[in-house]
Amino acid sequence: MTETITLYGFPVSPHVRAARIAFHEAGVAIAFNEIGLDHLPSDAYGAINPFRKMPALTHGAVTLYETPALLAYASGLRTGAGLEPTAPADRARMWQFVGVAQHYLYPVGVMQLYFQNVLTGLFGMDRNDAVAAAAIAPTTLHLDVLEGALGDGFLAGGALSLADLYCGAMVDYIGRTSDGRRLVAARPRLAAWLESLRGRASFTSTFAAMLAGSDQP
Ligand SMILES: N[C@@H](CCC(=O)N[C@@H](CS)C(=O)NCC(=O)O)C(=O)O
Repeated sequence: MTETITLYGFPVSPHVRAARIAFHEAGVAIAFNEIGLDHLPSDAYGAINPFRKMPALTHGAVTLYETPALLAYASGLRTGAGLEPTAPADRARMWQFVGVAQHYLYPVGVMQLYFQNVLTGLFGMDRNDAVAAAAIAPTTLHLDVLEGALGDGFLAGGALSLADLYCGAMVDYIGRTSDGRRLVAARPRLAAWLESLRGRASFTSTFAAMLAGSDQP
């Protein structure tokens, strides 16, 4: 297919960033169509994603939404080895951690811990201390699980996969809060994994410019 792959989203969104990271790692060029939350209710966007979440993607006749689908598309378009393990148990473990990113790391570590501690300040909103404090215990468990899974340095199949990229996009934000940084530093495998991911061009090139300098001390 020669048509342009267009990815729609707001660069701060970790789901959007994870999709951009996956296409970068796949070596597949995309056009990034930056949209704000105000674009989601439009008819034009509803025709691409009826659930009105970001990211979404168009590629000729192909329209996709839901981040795991976009990650799988990036991996499938990669020339050479994909970003997915081949052994059944390893592939299953990769999808398991894609689910962990979606259902645990994002709603708690990002939308509670990071949102309250960092994004409220950036967007001029009131910080809810109780929500931020309540996120610490579940985030501790989530990071313990990742630490336990990182025995060989990767979450699945002993090599970089979609699981590392998606969970990495979430843990990167978690580690930009004071509490998150402390929790990551106390887990050596997790700390090394995050440092390595943060050093990749896919991560550095997709870090939203508006977040520069907003990390908690
Ligand atoms: N299940 C969706 C979740 C995506 C999602 O929650 N995106 C957020 C941005 S990080 C969003 O669109 N929020 C806007 C809203 O909820 O109105 C996916 O996998 O893509």
